[in-house]
Amino acid sequence: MSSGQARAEELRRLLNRAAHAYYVLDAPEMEDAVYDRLYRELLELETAQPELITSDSPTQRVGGAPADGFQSVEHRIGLLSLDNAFSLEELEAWYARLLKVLDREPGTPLAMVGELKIDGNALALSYEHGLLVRAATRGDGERGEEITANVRTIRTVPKRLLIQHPPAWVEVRGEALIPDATFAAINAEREARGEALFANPRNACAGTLRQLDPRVVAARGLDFFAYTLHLPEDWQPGPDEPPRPTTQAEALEWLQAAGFKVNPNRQLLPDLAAVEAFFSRWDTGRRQLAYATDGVVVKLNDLRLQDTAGFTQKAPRWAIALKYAAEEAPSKLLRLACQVGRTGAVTPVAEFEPVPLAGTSVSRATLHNADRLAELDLHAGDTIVVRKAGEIIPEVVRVLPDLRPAGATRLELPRVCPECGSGLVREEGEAATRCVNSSCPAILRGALRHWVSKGALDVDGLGAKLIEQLVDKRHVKSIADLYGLDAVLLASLERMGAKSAENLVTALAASKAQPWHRQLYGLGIHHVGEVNAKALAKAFASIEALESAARETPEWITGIHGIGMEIAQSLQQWFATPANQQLLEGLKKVGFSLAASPEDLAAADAAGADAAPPLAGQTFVLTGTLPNLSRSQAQALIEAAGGKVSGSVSKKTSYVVAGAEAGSKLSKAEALGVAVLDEAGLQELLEP
Ligand code: 0OX
Repeated sequence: MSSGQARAEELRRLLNRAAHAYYVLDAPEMEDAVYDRLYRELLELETAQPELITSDSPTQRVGGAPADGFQSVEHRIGLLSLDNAFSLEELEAWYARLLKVLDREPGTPLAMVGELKIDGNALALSYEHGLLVRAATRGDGERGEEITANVRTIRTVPKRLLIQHPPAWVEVRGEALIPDATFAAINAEREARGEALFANPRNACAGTLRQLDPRVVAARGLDFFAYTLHLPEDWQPGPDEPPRPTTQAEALEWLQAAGFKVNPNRQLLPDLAAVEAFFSRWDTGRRQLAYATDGVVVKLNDLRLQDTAGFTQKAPRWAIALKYAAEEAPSKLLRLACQVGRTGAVTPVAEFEPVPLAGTSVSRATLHNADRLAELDLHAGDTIVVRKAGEIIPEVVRVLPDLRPAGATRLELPRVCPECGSGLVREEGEAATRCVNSSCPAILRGALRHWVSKGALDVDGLGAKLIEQLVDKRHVKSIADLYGLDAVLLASLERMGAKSAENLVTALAASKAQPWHRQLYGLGIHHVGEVNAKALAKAFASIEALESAARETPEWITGIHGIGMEIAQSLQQWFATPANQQLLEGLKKVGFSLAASPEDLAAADAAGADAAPPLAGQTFVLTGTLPNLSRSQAQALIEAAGGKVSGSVSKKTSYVVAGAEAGSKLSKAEALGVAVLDEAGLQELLEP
């Protein structure tokens, strides 16, 4: 068997199983983006090697099989599917093909209508003499399930058309949906009752439409947007009635006049440039909508031209769905890498074949820690599902074990530090596995990056690449060594000129005058972020004062508002470590005071003791597992900075802090438009 043949077979098996789970069992087991991508891979394989096409290939049919429980009905007019374009190039190719079928010159502008692509469930509604007589799911496009009783409960589906002299029959197509906030409420209720949660609003909507009891449907708050109208060919409206539509824009007006809800965010688009502008405008605009959309649908406006353009095997040539960049996609794992941070914490990182996600190409994603790695049960060569939503750092959400190569080895964290070879340690109750060798080059690089960062000593011109060279070439073995670097040596390094070397020496010298709280924060003591460093620096005027309190009177430390035992212990441990004592000595030798200067004291006085803490008045909700902080640690940090932590999300919530496996609180936050942060985002807030 050729490798193409084997892959095609594997893809067919997976896609068919996913479609069965989705359509027949009502229990989706694959994300849509994953399905789409695998489907396209199969389509590409089959296009390149048509001999691979088999009759059971999912590319050879439209939609899914009707399920049991509802009557199967034949649609009066088949429901078409839509071709997708995943880039502007694909949109342009579609338009070029369209012009060709219509026998127009390349580049001819044609009027189109742009609609939002609602991510719901397509329905076919049949009206006879103005009355709703039947509603059906899309099914396989030719036959669907008859769900009239359920659809009658949707308030935005008219049971009688608002047309005085309606035609003998009217067929309407549109999208049923559950708004995000309703979805969040449904899932919250299901969670409280211990029932399985719906994966997303569309699945919740599909599940609801197939409820056998219409009373359940009525309680679920479904909505409906109409977008396609079919009328008998010979029908003409009576006087004072809207004219028979000749364009898609008029068809939408007609539907609205007949009592349907038509999505208001539609637009007449005179040419392809207008289509592209419409698409990008809604890429951001859609986040403010109360319901999910996954692209825009572009339709040729003139209904007669639509007729001329006709259909391919399963979709109209006159319409295309231009999809927004997926936030989740599968990829093939290439390597398990490990990153050692400045605290020595080892983070497993998946490196995989690049995939486009939320508008960027992604090839690395965090696996958080050893527990998460074990939970995912990652094996060499696995196909993984990666997520990146907007600003959120990419992460591996799951593995597709069905695609695992035979005999693949299970992946684990190494036992020794990949940077220095010393044994890794995991303390009880800690999520992180750490390298505890204080001279590990990775820890040193991290410590240096932190020392020169904005909130700490804020040294310009000392980026990660330069730090790497300085550590690798052993010019710098501790933070203090930075202050012995001369311009000649710096200028000899890669990508450094004489001028930037001199500037850096000046910037380093100037950094010695940074205030005491910045110096303290720069030391990178576990749990001493900017907020805590400020509080500690205010209470203890020098490193000596802080050290003696940490060793002898920790109650003086815990007595500071917002500073708890965890921080006191962390300080105690830090001072007890010989390498840290050497660091302090070294810093003093090069001229750091590690104490409040008279200006610091004056500034602290001027700021006043009653200045509001940074998170005062803000409410946080924590959900999921954060990579480094436990829930109580996160709560302590928020409270230390004057914020409040609450257990449930409401409109008043300022931020939801979400980690791995975040549940309904995250969906509710998204539904209510509450800002969502990851752990790094929280740390940033804590460090103004
Ligand atoms: C939507 C949507 C879906 C139907 C067959 C040809 C064009 N999900 O919002 N489909 C269509 O139109 C297709 N329009 C829409 N707005």
